Amino acid sequence: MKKKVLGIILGGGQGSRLKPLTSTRSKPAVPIAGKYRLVDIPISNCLHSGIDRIFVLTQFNSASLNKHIKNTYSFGNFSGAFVDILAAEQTPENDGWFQGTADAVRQSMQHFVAYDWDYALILSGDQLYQMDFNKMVKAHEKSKADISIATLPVCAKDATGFGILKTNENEEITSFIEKPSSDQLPEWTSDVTDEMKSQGREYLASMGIYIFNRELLVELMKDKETMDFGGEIIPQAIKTNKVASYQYEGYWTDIGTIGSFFEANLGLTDDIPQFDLFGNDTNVLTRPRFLPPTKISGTTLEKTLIAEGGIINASRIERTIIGIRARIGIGTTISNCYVMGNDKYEGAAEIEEKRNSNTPLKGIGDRCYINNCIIDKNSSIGNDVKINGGDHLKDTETDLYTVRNGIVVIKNGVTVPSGTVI
Ligand code: ADQ
Ligand code: ADP
Repeated sequence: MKKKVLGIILGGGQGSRLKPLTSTRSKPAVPIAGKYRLVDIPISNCLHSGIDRIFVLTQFNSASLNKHIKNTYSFGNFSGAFVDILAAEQTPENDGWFQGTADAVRQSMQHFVAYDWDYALILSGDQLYQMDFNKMVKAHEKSKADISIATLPVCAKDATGFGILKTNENEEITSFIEKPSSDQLPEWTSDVTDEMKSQGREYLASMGIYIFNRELLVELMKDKETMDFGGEIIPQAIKTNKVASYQYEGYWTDIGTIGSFFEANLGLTDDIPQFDLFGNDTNVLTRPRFLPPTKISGTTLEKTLIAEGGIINASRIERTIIGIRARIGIGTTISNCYVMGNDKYEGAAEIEEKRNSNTPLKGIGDRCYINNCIIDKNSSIGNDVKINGGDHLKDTETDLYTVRNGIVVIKNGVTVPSGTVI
């Protein structure tokens, strides 16, 4: 009999590490790669693996997330497939938000048990990777484990940000520590392949991708004290249950901070990116938008991805992602940026009115210079604006922008007056 898998995507806590991108929208709705949203990555991986019953757990439900899921993932009436959002809700037993990843699953358990499944596949919502979960499910069955965790060798610099584990010769996890300090690290090296060793990747990290057998998950979720998978459930479970490691060596990266989100996006502009947007069978699924082709004039383009619906008159764009409906004026130079684009075009009357009152139009004006920057959606950047992000800038927060790790993030919907220098 074919075993049944239920997909559960942890859509995000408060999303504080991705602020200001998550100030007005929930984390799964953050736009990525010019035309997708973060949640499209785990959902696409599930659907390509034949897992078509999926819950997205989120701390708060935004208009943009709802609209996106509703308009994107519709299946035939009789297919039984669905992608549903479960937001933290107040009930007589719970007075508020999910307290952690395990608490999010616990509070939603009543919705899960209503369905027929053998395994729960629990995924993070803020990672960029392409993985065939069928292979992991097969390995899980073969090992007869109660829980399987996808793992990846990482180097010492990254190891302190992850759950680190050790396995025996049967790939069974024998010890686990959530986010060890650097002085604890020497005890946590593992035997890895020569290739991994040569890259200094000697620590086996949990990718935060778990398969749980149904009965065990139901049982574990009865304990109301455990709030997190990495911090509590997994370290406890290895003492009492068989927990297997499913080692993965493909491309996988965290996109939960401004720095990692920025690097993962710009990495897509490489000659041969580690994440392949152009696969026939592994493409990222998203909402069909019926936008016009992008019109480009007078622009030299280097290593740039441009989504649909744009009107671009810049003089040069380099190592940049330009999102949907972007408008960029004459003489502007953009490098190392993620410009998210717009949700709507401005009409002729609106443009006329703005021109008469010297108000910047949506998009980026003329003769601007913009480097090392994320420009959130629906913002209006005037003419002759100079934004030069980099390590020389300290972390700051203003009404118009935030600086994190030298990256300037222009906030959603703001107007940056002509002549501004950042
Ligand atoms: P972290 O990613 O640091 O480590 P966590 O902050 O718990 O762990 O987030 C896991 C996922 O759950 C993220 O996608 C996050 O957005 C989401 N999430 C967090 N709180 C949530 C909530 N209250 N409701 C809904 N979703 C929520 C984890 C593991 C480590 C492992 C790394 C790999 O704990 O052991 O190494 O993932 O990235
Ligand atoms: P996000 O950037 O996450 O989409 P927004 O709050 O800007 O967040 O948009 C929420 C939703 O509302 C989006 O899906 C977008 O399509 C729609 N939307 C935003 N602005 C407008 C607008 N001016 N007119 C019509 N729809 C809009």
